[in-house]
Amino acid sequence: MSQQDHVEQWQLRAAFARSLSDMYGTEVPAYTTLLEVSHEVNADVMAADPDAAQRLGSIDRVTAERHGAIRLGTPAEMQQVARVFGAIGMHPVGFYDLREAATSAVPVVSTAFRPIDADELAKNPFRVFTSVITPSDRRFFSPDLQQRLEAFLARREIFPPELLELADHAEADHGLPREDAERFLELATAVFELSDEPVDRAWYDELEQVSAVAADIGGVSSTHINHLTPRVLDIDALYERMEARGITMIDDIQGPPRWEGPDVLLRQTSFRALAEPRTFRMPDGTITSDSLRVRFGEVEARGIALTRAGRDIYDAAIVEAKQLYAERGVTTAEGRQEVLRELWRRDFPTTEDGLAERELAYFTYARDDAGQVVRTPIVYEDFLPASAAGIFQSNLTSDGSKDTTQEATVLDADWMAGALGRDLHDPFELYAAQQQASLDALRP
Ligand code: OOG
Ligand code: NI
Repeated sequence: MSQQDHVEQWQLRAAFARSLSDMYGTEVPAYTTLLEVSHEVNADVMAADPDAAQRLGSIDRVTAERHGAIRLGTPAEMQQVARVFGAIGMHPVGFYDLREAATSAVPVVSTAFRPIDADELAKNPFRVFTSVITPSDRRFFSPDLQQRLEAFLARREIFPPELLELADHAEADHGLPREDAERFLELATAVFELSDEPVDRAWYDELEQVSAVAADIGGVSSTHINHLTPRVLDIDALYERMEARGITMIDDIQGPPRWEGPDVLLRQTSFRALAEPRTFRMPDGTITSDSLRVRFGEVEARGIALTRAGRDIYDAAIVEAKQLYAERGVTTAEGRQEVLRELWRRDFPTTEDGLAERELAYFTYARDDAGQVVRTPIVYEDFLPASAAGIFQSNLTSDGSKDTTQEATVLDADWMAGALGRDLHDPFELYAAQQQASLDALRP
């Protein structure tokens, strides 16, 4: 087979990201606006200072960069999606417990599928935040509802066998022949389209009483991409321009504040889920039209990956900020940014040198042509539980109900690895290994 007839995994991944983006743009027009504004903002930041703009990745990477989010129903579906993502070089990294992080009822635990090698990330960093519902958690589901929900989920087929077979070939052969690649992309994209099958109104409403997320996952017999997030170089500028275009954004930019020091981790914001027309099957068998708000738009700015020590400072600052909002009666987004800035100035160094000296962030090291060692920050490739909870929450139509007198079911990283039937990578270990490999390569 000639080179041209073999589509490599990274090419499949890039093509899949594009294909999802095209599909989502036709389904959710506000997403297209978000892409346009992101491109404008990135072009402006590039024009102002190309070196600074590309400190955390080439403009080509940043422009192509997206993350998606999907929500699934069972460990079996998680195993199947792991095969589909494995086909395109995306591996499960990290464990997120949104049940704990959210104040409203978000009965899911999550991981993120993404490339794990630096060169694969550079070729295309597509990642998908992937959640699975937790029917065994008594804070949300009674034994009776658990039983009916699991029975409903066991009956549905989300991933067609032909897709899974192609996925296994792609993973084993590190790619696919061109024709198979096209079929794979077509089938994989279709899995994540919004289905027009009528929704069982009574069942959906029963689950929505518990949690809007539960209804979105278990109330229908398919899944869908629920947002696709471009990366921007100036998220504050993006926020203002979206509002100027008449698109209402959620109140806050989640994560670290805008400040004069280095950007770390991840800043995110979103526009609210839009009412989309859907058909429903009513208890008397009639079909009616109504709408659901399940898909939204999100945008993000990425910063430097923090070490565990840096992350501890971050996590403590986020908790302290919440206390300060309450103590000081802060109720505006700008007020919250002020509080965060105050904490950042107290706790974080204002330069990359400072971050490196205190070992708060990860960097790679290489010699330049003159033999000087040059330090480059490692981009944060993962997610933040508190931000994810904020993103989930700001898009729920109702808080649902959570019975906090009940014991939580223990579902942790080991449980997730077992559900996936694959290794679950630890993000800190991946960044540390990348930093160490670059240091090792410096030695003569
Ligand atoms: C996932 C929300 C989390 C992020 O960027 O933090 C997320 C969801 O709504 O299913 O995508
Ligand atoms: Ni997201």
